[in-house]
Amino acid sequence: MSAREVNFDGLVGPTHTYGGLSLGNVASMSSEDQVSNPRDAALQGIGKMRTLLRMGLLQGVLPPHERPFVPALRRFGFAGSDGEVVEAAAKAAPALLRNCSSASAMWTANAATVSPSADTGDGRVHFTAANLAAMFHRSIEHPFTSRCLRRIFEGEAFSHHDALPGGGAMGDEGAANHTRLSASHDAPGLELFAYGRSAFEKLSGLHFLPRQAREASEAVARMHRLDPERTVYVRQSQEAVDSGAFHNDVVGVGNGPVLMFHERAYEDPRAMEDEIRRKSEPLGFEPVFLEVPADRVSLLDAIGSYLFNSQLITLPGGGTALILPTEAEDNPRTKRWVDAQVAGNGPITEAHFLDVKQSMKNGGGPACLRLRVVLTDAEREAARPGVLMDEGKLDALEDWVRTHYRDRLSPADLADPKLLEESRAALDALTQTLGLGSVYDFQM
Ligand code: SUG
Repeated sequence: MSAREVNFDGLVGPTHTYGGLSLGNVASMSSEDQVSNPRDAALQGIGKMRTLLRMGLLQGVLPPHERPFVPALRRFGFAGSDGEVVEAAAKAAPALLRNCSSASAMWTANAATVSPSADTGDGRVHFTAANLAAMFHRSIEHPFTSRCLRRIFEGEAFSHHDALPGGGAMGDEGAANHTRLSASHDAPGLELFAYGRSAFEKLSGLHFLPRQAREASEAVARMHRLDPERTVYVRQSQEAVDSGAFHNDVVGVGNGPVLMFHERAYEDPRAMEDEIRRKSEPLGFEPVFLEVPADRVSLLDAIGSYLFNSQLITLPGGGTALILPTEAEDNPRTKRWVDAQVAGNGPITEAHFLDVKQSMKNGGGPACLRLRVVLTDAEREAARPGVLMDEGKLDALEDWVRTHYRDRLSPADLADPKLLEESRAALDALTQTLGLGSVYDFQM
């Protein structure tokens, strides 16, 4: 049984804006109110998919969510036609409209946690949509995420779980705080869950609050029927969270046997390494720890450049590539570190710097933009084929973006009811291209 990793990238939606919505996400906070370019954002994302496809990787897409999300605005008491709802919300509750218009579902690393069939007790691929409870604008994503995942991965081979209840601090941020270590993608793996706190801990006086609750990670592992002997929980360091590591994938990334992380990413990295070593032994692989020392790359440099928010990928012909944002090339310290890795005898054999600046300005690097789903050949054949990309489909998506997307958008423009119409026209056309059928609320 051969299994391969498919990266499902989120297509950037037509309402991509800089809303300054995410406290604790330094890039989002500092881009607030700037003018965005949804067209460039979407094209940059498609460009990244093309690069990976050409490297021989399997590439999928997940569609944008319907935004502004009128059903949510109605729940807050706005009434009338859909256009009237948007206009009334823009006048009476502009911040609410901003939140209900965010294209944040593009960061599909936060869509769900996925466990491949080689890891689960019942041999099915398990998906749990993330509740994203820590940020209002993201907490409204999971119902549609669940609907989409169920539509794409339908049948006996797949098991879907609704997002966890999300009151208080019971946050679950999905795959951004989860990674899998294994000998290869088709071998059974060790699943590593990073969390920032207990949901029931009384935290105060912190600069930024962690988003992921340990209880949420444990629940996901339980629902996915993971073997506790092949599961590791690790606490993020509060220093990293306070510096802007709102998700662990800002300071760590894993693939195959390799775990690359910043020296200050975790509260107790030595205990984590010991546990991973002990638990990987029966699985027949030796973990490779690539710890980046703070005296070579500071936490601030790591978070500012998104060095760790890169995709670490197994190349079909052998070797491991790092797909980084150009910001990590522009920073001399991170660039030097990457160059040294490629030149040395370590696991990283290639590095590619890609322009995803539109997403980066909201705190989303290459790794945020993709959800990794390891699928056997049979599971891949059972998935809806329209969402699996080839060059022709990427061309069609580019044409679609050029037809439907604006090249300038400020948060104030969200009040324009024409934007709602444009977005719906775009998404309606997209469901046909991707063969998804009617999936959006406005189509039902
Ligand atoms: O949840 N930014 C996202 C970025 C998510 C990045 N994902 C990973 N690290 N996996 C967030 O903070 C900003 C939206 C705005 O400000 O308009 C935003 O939602």
